[in-house]
Amino acid sequence: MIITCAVTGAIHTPSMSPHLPVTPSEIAEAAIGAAQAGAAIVHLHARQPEDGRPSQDPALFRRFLPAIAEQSDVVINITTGGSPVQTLEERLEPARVFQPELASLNMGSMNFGLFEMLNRFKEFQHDWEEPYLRNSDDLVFRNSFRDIEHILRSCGDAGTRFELECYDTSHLYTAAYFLDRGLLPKPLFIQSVFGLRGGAGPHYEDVIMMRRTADRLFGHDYQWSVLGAGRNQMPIATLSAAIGGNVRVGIEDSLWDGPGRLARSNADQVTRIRQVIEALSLEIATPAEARELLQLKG
Ligand code: KMH
Ligand code: ZN
Repeated sequence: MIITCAVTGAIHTPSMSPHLPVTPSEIAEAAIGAAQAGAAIVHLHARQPEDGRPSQDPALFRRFLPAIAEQSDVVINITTGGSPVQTLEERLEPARVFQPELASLNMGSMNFGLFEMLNRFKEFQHDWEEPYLRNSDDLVFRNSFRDIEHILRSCGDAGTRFELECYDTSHLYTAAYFLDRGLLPKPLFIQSVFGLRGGAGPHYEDVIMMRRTADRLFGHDYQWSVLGAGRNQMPIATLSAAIGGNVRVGIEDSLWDGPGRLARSNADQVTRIRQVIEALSLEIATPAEARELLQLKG
């Protein structure tokens, strides 16, 4: 089973947790720690070191990518989702510059509700945080067919493969459309996302429905992974493990390591799901095994 760890993302803000990696050295340390704990893939965003604001500036990625590659053989996965308030060209730039083995690719436009975060976390250290969360109720995370094709053509030629972020079954059909057009290489890597407001819910029937639809559309030509947002992270990952799927954890997806208990590191969450996987008598994939399963360029 492939464990992906998404170390910082663009949803959470620094005031929500002192353990959210923000600076390049914090992001590098978090990624290396996750790899040591058992993650085969790290999914990476960058943030401005001064205030933690999500940024797709390649210069920031350049400050942590070499350290991660030097100190681990983990598969690097660079986001092209960035944050819903960034332009497509901004979002795409780091994957275009660094041509990683994997990049994320969001398979449809959607509402992306961050507003409940505002209710839970009221004191903010930085000016950008509150408007960022408040405005999300009016925000569409845009990923049109043309946007998706643009990302595919810009990164695919360099041999980058994609973590296909699918927030609902409709996004699987969009993946099938691009597969039919010959724009997506097999095997696909489907990352099914549950529990975000605007996407599929976190009920186990949502998970099963996603899996069955993907099986029907892609047969044996895909690897399936799941992520649950917030408190749904471990239940959804455990369900996936039990039915033969891969898992994604990390502080991008959840701040928590138990009820009301903040995860102190990304490695904490990797360790927790690793224990679940091993308790089920399953084995975690090494980075080399993940490269083989996903047929990455290495
Ligand atoms: N934030 C996640 C729900 C991306 O970076 O492309 C999905 C994600 C998107 O990781
Ligand atoms: Zn991400």
